[in-house]
Amino acid sequence: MKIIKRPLPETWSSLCKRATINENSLQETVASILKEVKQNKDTALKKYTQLFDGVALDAIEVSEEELKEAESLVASELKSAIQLAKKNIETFHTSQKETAKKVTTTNGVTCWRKSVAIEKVGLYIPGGSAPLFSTILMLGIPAKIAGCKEIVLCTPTNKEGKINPAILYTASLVGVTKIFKVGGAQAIGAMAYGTETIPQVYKILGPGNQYVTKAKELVQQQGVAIDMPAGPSEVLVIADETSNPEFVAADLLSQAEHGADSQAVLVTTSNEVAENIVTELNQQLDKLPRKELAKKAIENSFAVVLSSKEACIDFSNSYAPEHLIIASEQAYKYIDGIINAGSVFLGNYSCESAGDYASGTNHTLPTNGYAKSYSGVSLDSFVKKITFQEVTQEGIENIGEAIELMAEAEGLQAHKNAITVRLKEIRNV
Ligand code: HSO
Ligand code: ZN
Repeated sequence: MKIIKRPLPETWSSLCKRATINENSLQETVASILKEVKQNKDTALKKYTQLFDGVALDAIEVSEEELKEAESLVASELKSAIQLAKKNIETFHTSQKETAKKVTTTNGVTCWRKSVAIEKVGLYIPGGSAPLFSTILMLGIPAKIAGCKEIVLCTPTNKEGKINPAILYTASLVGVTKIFKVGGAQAIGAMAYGTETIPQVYKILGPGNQYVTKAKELVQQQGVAIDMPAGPSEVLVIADETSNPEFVAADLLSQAEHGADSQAVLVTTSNEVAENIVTELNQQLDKLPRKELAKKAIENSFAVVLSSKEACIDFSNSYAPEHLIIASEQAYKYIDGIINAGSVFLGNYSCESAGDYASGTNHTLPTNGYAKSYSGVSLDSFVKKITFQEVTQEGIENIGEAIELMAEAEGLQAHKNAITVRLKEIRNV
């Protein structure tokens, strides 16, 4: 990992830029897959599954027997671990419930806002080298707490047409209503438009490769909501003399092993801290089973040494990391300075893995600098907030004339009349 000492502030924005993917023909390819799924529905899904995944699907939906078999294949220790994580994620997300609060803005005028579940949501779980069943907890649990009626899940199968048992077990545990063996852009199209087998949903959430991400972007333009724009996963660690180099190196690598395009950034005020952590990182890296991926990610990553704690926080805010770890015994001192981050881990024992799996916070978070303006997935991601108002006779008397004047000034006579007819009735004229 390269160490950049005291970079000038004018170089920060280029350091904070994420690698851009070469879009080339991505847009066209994905648009044509979506178009075909819209037209030919299940037939198109089977065609693309054969073409891209090399699997001839008989049935698109996972059967009860497959779910039962999966349940028997997951070790009981893993089931208990998943249940422990589920409990913490449930506790934290249940605490995000809001009760409608009625507010009197003027006598006779009452307003309130109520959270109502999105009826149908679609969850996407990528295939690839790591079966991310933990992401099902992160998406399925808040969907269930919110009260979504239809929660469908799409995930690609392996070459034998099978889905990892832990994915199936977790999906049934959290109450996913239907599971489909479809991946890629075609899965996003299926959930956006509906097919003979896959129900149409109103919002699609979950990570995926560049085809999935592009498909989500395109269906969003057609009116289907999505969670957030997605990019490769990333972590930024601010470490000081009170950090533990072994811990910090492990945290940087836990991010790096996600994929060659992941990024791990170390920020510190001390050359010595940076050097110790990089030495430790190189030792740990060599022993990792996914070292080839992690090595590539580390080549894309860097450490920066800055002049002060304030500069470290400023740099982190410019980078706007998906995950921010403050590896310091004084982590609390940094909190007020944090403006842009997806999820923050405070102190030497709060590792990203805790939040990835089981502390209770959500791991579906904004990447690629989107933490400047987006939040991670939460209970809010599965509800709409509907506003209500009740205006009584007294209320119309109190605000009616102001509305009449404003409507008149906007040249909207019918708007004004809606008030005038009521005021006349009230005044008996
Ligand atoms: N760090 C990933 C989530 C994950 N890690 C799942 C392990 N499994 C994105 O926040
Ligand atoms: Zn992770």
